[in-house]
Amino acid sequence: MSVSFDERDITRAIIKYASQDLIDLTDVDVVIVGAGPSGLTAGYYLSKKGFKTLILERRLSLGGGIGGGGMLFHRIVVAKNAKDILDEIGCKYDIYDENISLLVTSTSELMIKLGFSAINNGAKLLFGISVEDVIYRDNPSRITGVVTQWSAVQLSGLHVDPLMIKARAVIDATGHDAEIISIVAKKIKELGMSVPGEKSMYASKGEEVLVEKTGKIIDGLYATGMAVAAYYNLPRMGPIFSSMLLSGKRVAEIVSSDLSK
Ligand code: 48H
Repeated sequence: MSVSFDERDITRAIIKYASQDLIDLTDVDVVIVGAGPSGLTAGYYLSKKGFKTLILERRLSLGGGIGGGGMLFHRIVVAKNAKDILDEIGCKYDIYDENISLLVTSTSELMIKLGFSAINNGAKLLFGISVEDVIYRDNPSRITGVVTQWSAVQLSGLHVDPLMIKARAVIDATGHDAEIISIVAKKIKELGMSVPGEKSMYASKGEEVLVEKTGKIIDGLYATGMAVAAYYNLPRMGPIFSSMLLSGKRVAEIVSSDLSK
């Protein structure tokens, strides 16, 4: 079969559809910053509930810290309390020991199934975009969107002004550095916020309190995953990912309830 296109058609097709997508995504229900385990899980549940959900990821790949496994070994563990989430997304696992509450899964399977599930429900995931600031309104104080830049521009060191996206809720799923909360704490001084960072390892406690503390930071801004640990100085837990999945599910429930008021 002969083909009829030239290089100009390739360019036009990409720019036309990408521009349409980007214009549509300037106003969404929820922006999730970071496509790690907590962000992808939040994206899965929010899009499942029908919210217009955009996940922005600075890298050109998804999964965040899942890919690194435990010290690069390609297996990670998930406590049994997050078994339902693994079942729901069709992620296979082994039972480590009947008397110990740990399931063992593989890094590639978890990251791909989480990403697949979120996208399959309608979440949009864009790579190579970094969130460098938030949009806020005062009186009453509220986060109303994010300020974005191509990651490649950030890496280049060039001064290029950003573009903005409006959102009814922004979720910081940026991991250990809690980047979005840190930006808010640094720039909106009247909020009197600070980000102390996570505490040293105490896996079972870290798993539990992180899910409990997951939720709203200020109006319009929420936290999930290790960003919660950084904001509340909670213990880290190492390569066990149940609290990341449960935190993503919990933040989705909280955001969903707030947006439905
Ligand atoms: C766009 C950004 C930006 C930005 C960062 O690190 P992650 O995997 O985050 P979590 O919280 O979902 O999962 C944490 C887990 O992977 C982990 O590290 C654990 C459990 N550690 C325990 C321990 O003891 O060490 O993913 C965050 C994602 C990454 O893909 C970043 O590239 C991305 O967010 N990101 N994307 N704009 N400003 N900042």
